[in-house]
Amino acid sequence: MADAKPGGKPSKVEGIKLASEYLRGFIAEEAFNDQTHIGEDAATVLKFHGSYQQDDRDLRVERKREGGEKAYQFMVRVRIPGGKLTAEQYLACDRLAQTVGDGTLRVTVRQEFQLHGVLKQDLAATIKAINETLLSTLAACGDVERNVLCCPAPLNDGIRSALQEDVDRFAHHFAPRTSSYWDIWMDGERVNHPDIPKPAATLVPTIGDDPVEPIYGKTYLPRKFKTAFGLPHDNCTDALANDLCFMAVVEHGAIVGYDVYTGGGLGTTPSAKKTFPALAAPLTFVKRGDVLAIGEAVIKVFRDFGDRSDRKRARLKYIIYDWGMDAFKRKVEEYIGSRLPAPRGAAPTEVDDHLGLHEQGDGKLFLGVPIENGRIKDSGELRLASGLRAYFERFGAKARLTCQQSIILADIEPARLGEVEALLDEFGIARVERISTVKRWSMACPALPTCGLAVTEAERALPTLIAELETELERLGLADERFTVRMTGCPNGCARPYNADIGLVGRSAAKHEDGTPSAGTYTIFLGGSTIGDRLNAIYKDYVPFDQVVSELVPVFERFRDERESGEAFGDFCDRVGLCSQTELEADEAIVT
Ligand code: SRM
Ligand code: SF4
Repeated sequence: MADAKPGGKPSKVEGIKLASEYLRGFIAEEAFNDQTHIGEDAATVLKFHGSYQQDDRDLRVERKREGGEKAYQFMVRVRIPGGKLTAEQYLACDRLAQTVGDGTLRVTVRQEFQLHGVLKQDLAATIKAINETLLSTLAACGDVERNVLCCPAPLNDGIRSALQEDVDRFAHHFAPRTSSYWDIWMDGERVNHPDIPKPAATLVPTIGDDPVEPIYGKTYLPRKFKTAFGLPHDNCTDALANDLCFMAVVEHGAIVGYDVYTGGGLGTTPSAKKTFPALAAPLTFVKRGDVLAIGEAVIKVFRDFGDRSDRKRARLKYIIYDWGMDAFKRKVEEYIGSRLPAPRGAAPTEVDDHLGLHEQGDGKLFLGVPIENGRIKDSGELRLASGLRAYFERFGAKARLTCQQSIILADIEPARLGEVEALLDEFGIARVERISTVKRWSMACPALPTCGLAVTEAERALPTLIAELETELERLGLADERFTVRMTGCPNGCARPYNADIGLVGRSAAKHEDGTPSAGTYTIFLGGSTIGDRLNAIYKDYVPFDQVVSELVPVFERFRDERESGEAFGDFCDRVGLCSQTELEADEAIVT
C-alpha cells in the first residue's frame, strides 16, 4: 500500500488553491470591494491568510425574516508560536478586539488569539495592525503547518528555553513563503518578522522543488497539519493529539533529542465510518538538530500521498492507518535518505496547567491566570479584559498563552507581587486557588454563535454545566478530584474532547417545547486521561443538555465507591469498561 496515491478527482478546494496562484487569487479582488462578504472561493483562500468568514448565527432567523442578508463577520486568528507575547502585542490585540472586534479576545487551545466579529471593511486594517506589532495571521488556518505548540512555562530550567528555541525554528521553517500575504495586506512590505521566513527569492530550492513554496508546492498540503513539542513530565501541549509530535528525551536536565510521534488528529464525521479520532504513535528518535529534516520528510509524504479527493479523509492519520506504521516509516526514510532509529520510549507521564504562582528560576515569578473557556471579556464583577489591559499597561511584562486556554503573566518582580495581586483583585480576577478543580480542568470550543459548523452550544453552555457539576462533586466528596471535562458543539473535536476524562460532544440541535432553540443533545465520552495519552469511548449518546450531569452522577458514585487506591477518574472508567459503544451512529457533521 505504501506507494498508493489516493485516486479520485481532486476536491473543489484543490482547484481553488491551484487557481489562487500561491494564495493571491480571489482575495485580492474581493477583500477591498464594498460588499459585506466575500465569495466561497475567496473565503477558502482567506483561511490561509488567517481569517474565516462567519456570520452571527444568533441573528440568522431574524435577518431571514426581515429579508436581509446574514450578519457577516470575520474571525481573525493570530499566529503565536508557543503562545509567546510581549505586553505591546497583548495590548495591540486587545485594542483590536475593542475597536473592530466584538469586545472579546479568545485564547485558543493552540496558544493563539482569535478576534471575532470583525467586519469586512475592517479586515485589512486589522491584519495590518497585527503585523505591525510583529505578530502574524499567515498560516494560522488553511492547509499548511498550523501554529506550533510549546510548553509555555517561563521556567529557567534549561529545558523550556531549548524547547521554545526548537519550536521557533520549526515554525519559521514551515511558514508559507509566498509573497501574496505581504502584497495583499501590507502593500508588499515584508515586516522584519521573527516568525516569518525569508522571501522565496533568497532560497535555493533543490531540483524538483517548487520555486515559490519549496516545501508545500502550489496546492499546499491536502489538509491542515499540526505539530506540537511536548515534555513527558509535562504534556501540557496535549502533544499526541497532533499530526506530528516531538516528545523531548531529557537526560541529565537537558533535551538530547525527541521521540517523534505521528498520526494524531481528533476530527471525526459520524456519517463517514472511515473517519475517527487518533492519537499519534511513535515513529523514531531524532537529535535536536534534525527536527527540521524529519519534519520536512513527514510533511512531504503527507503532501504527496494525502487524500486530495476527500477532505474528510485528508489527514495524515489516515495514511498511517491505511499503510501501517512500518510502511509509513519506510516511506519517510525514503524521503529523508537514511534509516530511522527506533524511538527511545519518551511518553507522557504528567501534565501541568501552569496556573498559580511559581518561581521562574531567575529570581522572578510567573502567575498562571485561569480564563474560563479562553474568553477574555468584561462580565459583571469579573472585568478580565479591563484588568489584563491595566496589568500590561502598568507592568509591561511578557505573557504566554497556554494550550488550556489560559494566560501566564511572566517576569513578575517579587517586590511588586502585592501590587499585581491588588490589581487583579480590583478587577475581580480570580486566581486558580479560588476556582473549583472541575472548572480549572475544563474547556469548551466557541461553537454558537460564531462557528459555522456548530450543531449545539459549547462555550456558552459549559459554565451552567460546570456549576451543576460543582454542586454534585461537592456532595459526593469528590470536589478535589482532578479530571478533564471538554465540551464541543460538534464532532470536529476542537476542545480535544476525545482524549479527555469526560468528553461532551454536540450531537443534535434541540428545541424547547415552545420551539425556541435549546443547548441541544450531546454524546458523553468517558475514559480518556488527564495527561492526554488515551482516547475515551462513548458512554451515552443523544443526551439532552439538562440531563448530562444526572447521567454522570451514577458514574461518579461508582467511582467513589469502587475506585482503587489513587485511581484517577478516567482510569477508573477505562478499567471497569463503562463504555460499550465505540462508534457513533451516522449523523452528518460538517468539515470544510
Ligand atoms: Fe478547530 C474547524 C475553532 C482547535 C479540529 N475549528 C474549526 C473552525 C475554524 C470552524 C470552521 O471550520 O468553520 C472553528 C472556529 C470557531 C470559531 O467561531 O472561532 C474552530 N479549533 C477551534 C478553536 C478556536 C477551539 C478553541 O476552543 O480553542 C481552536 C483553534 C486552534 C488554533 O489556534 O489554531 C481549534 N480544531 C482544534 C483542535 C485541537 C487542537 O488542534 O489541538 C482540533 C482537533 C485536532 C485535529 O485537528 O484533528 C480541531 N477544527 C477541527 C476540525 C476537524 C478537522 C478534521 O480533521 O476533521 C474542523 C473542521 C474542518 O477543519 O473542516 C475545525
Ligand atoms: Fe465549531 Fe465544532 Fe470546532 Fe466547536 S468543535 S469550534 S462547533 S467546528
